[in-house]
Amino acid sequence: MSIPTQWTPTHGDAYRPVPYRPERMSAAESLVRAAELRERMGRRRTVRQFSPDPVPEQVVRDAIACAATAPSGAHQQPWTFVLVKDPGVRRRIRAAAEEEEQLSYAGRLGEEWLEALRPLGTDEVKPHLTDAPALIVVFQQRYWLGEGGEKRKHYYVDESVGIAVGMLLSALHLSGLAALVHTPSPMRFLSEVLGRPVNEKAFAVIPVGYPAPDCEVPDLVRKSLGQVLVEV
Ligand code: IYR
Repeated sequence: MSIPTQWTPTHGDAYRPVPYRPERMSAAESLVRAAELRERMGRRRTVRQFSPDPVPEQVVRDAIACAATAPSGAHQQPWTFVLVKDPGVRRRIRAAAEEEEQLSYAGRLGEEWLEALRPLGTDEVKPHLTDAPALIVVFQQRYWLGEGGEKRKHYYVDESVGIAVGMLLSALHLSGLAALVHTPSPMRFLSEVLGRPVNEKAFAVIPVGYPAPDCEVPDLVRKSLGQVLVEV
């Protein structure tokens, strides 16, 4: 059987199962891998101060390819990842994001939200948008848009793209890169700056790079397993 290299829409196709027989990992090996992964993932931190050092671009592309293996509603894969390397485009994104954030921090967020953010030390100044050598702007495809303008509904778009972004953050971290999920609000300017089609809506801006030598992070404590896991 030849393996197609390009996805094409499968809408309305018949169910055509193929065998899936991954080799089973021994319980002993699973335990070792799971403990290792838990430890490595526990060392991930959201970074807001980036070194301008370039990152190996293929690492970022591979991480995006990992993200694009995410499960999605009806396997519609409703995501687009825009990798912004051009410093001029990053400057435009920063200027537009900071304009919105100034309004947000000056009161649009409201007192309760600002209090929730206080321990994180965030503000309206977003140097990471220009300091980090790469930005990944993730778009949700709210619906499918054919070349002739036909539209089809996409299902569970928020869930699907959220899962893909989680996988992207894991892949970047496990590949040695730092990242930040930035959600400027409103985000419509991203579609304009990046020339995205009408069926796409910006979901997050993810600066990627290495932490600056003087990088600091808030002294956060994560919930313990006992606080997040209920076994019945
Ligand atoms: N979008 C703003 C505010 C902000 C909101 C949340 I929720 C955060 O976890 C962090 C920041 C900003 O990027 O500063």
